[in-house]
Amino acid sequence: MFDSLSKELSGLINRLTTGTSIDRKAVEDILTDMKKILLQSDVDIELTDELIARIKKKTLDERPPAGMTLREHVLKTIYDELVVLLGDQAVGLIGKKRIMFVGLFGSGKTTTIGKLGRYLQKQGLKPAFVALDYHRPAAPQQLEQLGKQIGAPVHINAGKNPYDAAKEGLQKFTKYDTVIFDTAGRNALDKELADELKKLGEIIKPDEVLLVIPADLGKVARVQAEEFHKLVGVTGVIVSKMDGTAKAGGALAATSVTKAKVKFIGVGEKIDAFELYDPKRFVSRLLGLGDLETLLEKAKEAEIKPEAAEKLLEGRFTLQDFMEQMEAMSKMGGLSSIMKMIPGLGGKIPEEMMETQESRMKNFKVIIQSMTKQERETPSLINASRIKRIAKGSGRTEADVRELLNQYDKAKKLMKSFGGAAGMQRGQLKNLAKQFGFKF
Ligand SMILES: Nc1nc2c(ncn2[C@@H]2O[C@H](COP(=O)(O)OP(=O)(O)O)[C@@H](O)[C@H]2O)c(=O)[nH]1
Ligand SMILES: [Mg+2]
Repeated sequence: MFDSLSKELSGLINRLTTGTSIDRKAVEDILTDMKKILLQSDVDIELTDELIARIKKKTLDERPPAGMTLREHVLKTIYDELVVLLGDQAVGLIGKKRIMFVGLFGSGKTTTIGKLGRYLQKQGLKPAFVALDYHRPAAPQQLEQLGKQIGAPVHINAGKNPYDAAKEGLQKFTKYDTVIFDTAGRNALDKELADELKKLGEIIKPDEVLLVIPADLGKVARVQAEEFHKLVGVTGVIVSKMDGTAKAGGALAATSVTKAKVKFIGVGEKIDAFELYDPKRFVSRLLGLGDLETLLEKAKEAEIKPEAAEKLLEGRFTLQDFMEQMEAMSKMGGLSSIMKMIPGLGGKIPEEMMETQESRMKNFKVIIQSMTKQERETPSLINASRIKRIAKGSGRTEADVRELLNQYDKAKKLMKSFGGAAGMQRGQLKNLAKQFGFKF
């Protein structure tokens, strides 16, 4: 996610936190590089200049607060200022009954509605969807599919009339907690789209109008957010496709200066690739400080116990845990998104490795299910004859079973080695994180 930006910024932070000594010159160099990184990520030049100037003033012209070294002071200032750049935390969606989605073609509206529906369900709410996009022929079916996938009802108007669809949807779904309306997009915010959205707004009287903006717009996102806001009174923005672009930082910074705040981000095509946008957490992840809070929250959503997440972090696990964790991981959005939330791990594992890993997991599960309880708890017991039996029982080859054992060993070693390396830094990071107001 936001890979290049995160990699570069966490590299910078590494330089700051691990360099032997740090003086004025080192801070200046780091800030020069930081400016380059932000510009590459399409953050507006004016915003970038102001940000760098503020950090310089605070770190080079003012003394660090008592008890803080220059290093810590610089890190904290960078963190604070990035949080300001990337926006305030928005209020969530509590109690919103009617949500209208708006945005241009292909921005990710329909996909995001599916994600939001799932998100609401996880909070114990019952969402329903109404298709208002009759402009693109397959659009209602796309929404219908998503509804099926998460078990939410979808209303489609037989006459393909968006206004009728909106009225019918309102009548039909009075018993649902939240009704989400999927409007049509266009290539640009032209008069036709403007008229349609206005008219729909009058019928629906939404509590919330969410604008979906793809992250690859970069700083142009600002103009789009302002235009939509003027027209339909956007109450929140969702920045989609954060996973696929180097411009994500630019898009977030650009929207943060508009009236409409970013409420959620979309980080992939899958239905769970969706997060509440919290600039503090986001920045700590960008800087490679890890995001234990989000990790534990996701673990809660996926119904795995915090102890299990801790075990995973520390590399203590049996094959039974391995299997449960594989299942939980896929619920939490896959191995790669989890790795990025662990302090000191962000970006250290190649993406291809993650992908093969994820596809193998399914196979592994079947194999583990053919093992005895004892074997799962103490994998070292598994000798050649047991391998034979397990292979037979699971309908896989012996080579498959060996591969699983191999992978398990590797994963364990990998986590341990990272645990050690990151562990040394972890104490330091925890201290700093505490100063930033994180709870552990
Ligand atoms: N990688 C990625 N793709 C996304 C994301 N959100 C949407 N998409 C893709 O963007 C394309 C357009 O999405 P769609 O929901 O149909 O856009 P709409 O025209 O605004 O309704 C689809 O191929 C989606 O799978 C995201 O967060 N990440
Ligand atoms: Mg759509």
